[in-house]
Amino acid sequence: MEKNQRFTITSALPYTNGPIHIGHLAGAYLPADIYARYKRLCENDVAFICGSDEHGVAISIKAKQEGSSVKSIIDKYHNLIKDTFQEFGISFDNYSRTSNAIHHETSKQFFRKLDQDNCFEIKNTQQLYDENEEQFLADRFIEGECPKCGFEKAYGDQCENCGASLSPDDLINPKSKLSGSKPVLKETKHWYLPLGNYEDFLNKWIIEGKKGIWKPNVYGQVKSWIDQGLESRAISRDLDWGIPIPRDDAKGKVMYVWFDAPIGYISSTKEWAKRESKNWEDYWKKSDTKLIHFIGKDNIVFHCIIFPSILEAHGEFILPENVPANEFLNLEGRKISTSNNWAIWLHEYLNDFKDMQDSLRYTLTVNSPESKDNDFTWKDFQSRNNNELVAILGNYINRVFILTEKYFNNVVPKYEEIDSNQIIKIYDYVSLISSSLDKFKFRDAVNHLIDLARTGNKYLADKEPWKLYKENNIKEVEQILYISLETCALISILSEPFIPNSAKKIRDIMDINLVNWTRLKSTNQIIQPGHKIKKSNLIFRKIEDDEIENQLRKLNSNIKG
Ligand code: B3M
Ligand code: ZN
Repeated sequence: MEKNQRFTITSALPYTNGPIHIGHLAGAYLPADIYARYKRLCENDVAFICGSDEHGVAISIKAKQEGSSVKSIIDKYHNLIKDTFQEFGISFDNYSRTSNAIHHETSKQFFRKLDQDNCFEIKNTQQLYDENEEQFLADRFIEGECPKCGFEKAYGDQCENCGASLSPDDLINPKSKLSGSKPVLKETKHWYLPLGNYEDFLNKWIIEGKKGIWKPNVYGQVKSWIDQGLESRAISRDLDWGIPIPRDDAKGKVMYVWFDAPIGYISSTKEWAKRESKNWEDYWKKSDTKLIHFIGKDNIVFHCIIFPSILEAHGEFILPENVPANEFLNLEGRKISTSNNWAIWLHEYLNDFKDMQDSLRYTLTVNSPESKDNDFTWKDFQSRNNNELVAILGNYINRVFILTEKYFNNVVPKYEEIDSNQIIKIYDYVSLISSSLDKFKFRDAVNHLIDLARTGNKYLADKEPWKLYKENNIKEVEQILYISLETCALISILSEPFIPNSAKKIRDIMDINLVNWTRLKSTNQIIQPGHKIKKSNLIFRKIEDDEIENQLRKLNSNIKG
């Protein structure tokens, strides 16, 4: 449980071409939030950074589809996404957007530095061109079969199915997404990042330096890319939407969205540091800062190969300490698909399950796709909520509060001697949960939390204070209830990173404040005898069958619709 360490924690910048769904939350945002909250609770200096990714072809396509301007699309979805994150308690220190001037300036500074140092190759090449639309086709403007996995709808820059990074001319049977026509070849000039020049650097930094440290799913993917040989990647595009290339001979050309987007982490940090009177360079240039990128597996190549090569080329920046990418979350046994509306949209969940963000946070953590794809089903969501949050965690806490009201009128009882074994047992969970979180093992961490409630429940069941009370053995009852209240107080502190709203509800009933985990010692307890707690109410509610049936009906109607 390190403290006084500086962390820059980032979550992938979501594209503002639509709302966000449970797959986004499970992949790059919820684990990052749990980790950021945990590191703050251990008295570290944390900058938790994100923002909207507002360039790229996907947004231009969306604007075309909705018959509206790019500006109205990015404003609509930037605000919706920002509000959704807020509602789910994703505690960013700053949530910016890449259309901000500070990001344009920062990206242009980066480009100029690399350009002055001759890091780019400039090449005239034949690119795919749509004669009907009079438009070059890149990224999501072009679609075709992935040469690596055969996926029919691979994009010109990446295959979402296998994560392979592609160039448009890699695609088999390419087709224009604008007009559906077969593209022709036309000459154009672009700036390329010669990734091959960074192969030695990447081998030394990752293949040697991160072996056994980075998650196997991440390390393995990076190794296979490096082993296949790293081709030069175009970092400019013939588009009218994006950050103009700052060169006189680059009229009509903008930066490839994956060149500027990761720089968005830096510009968002600058924006935050200015507001908080901090020095942004501490978080991006100091060697004792730990930079952690939270992403989904389809973003590994950009965060482990391309962006680090750009940072290395620039020369003044730190490199990521870790990139604990998650695998994908599926839904009812099928891949989540925004185009087929096979998704659970977070803003719709908030409408349907009022004040139940924590039920989804809990379920997506206990089912986190940490090392392999995992599946979300509505039935499992209902049973996790009802059989774990309500029946184990909620029932335990409620039982202790009811007994405290019944026997001691809501006053924490005094005790003559304390069962120190039980106190040590419950405090063991502090290091169990901390060490799981330090290893990005969120499933284990949240399972330890539920286990703490099980341990408290067992202690009550074994001691049977209700019998002792009838036998007028008050001293025993006092000791048992004190330890049980201390267990509830500990749960209200240790559950903060996972289910912050519910943790706060428990602390409010107990009338205690959040304390840093660095202060949690079995030698000095959280609550004191004589302290008055408030009248309790239920922390969690059951989810009924008809609520789940409604969700399944809605989801299945999407696929037919
Ligand atoms: N905008 C989101 C995605 O690929 C992409 C992440 C950028 S992180 C710098 O889903
Ligand atoms: Zn593929």
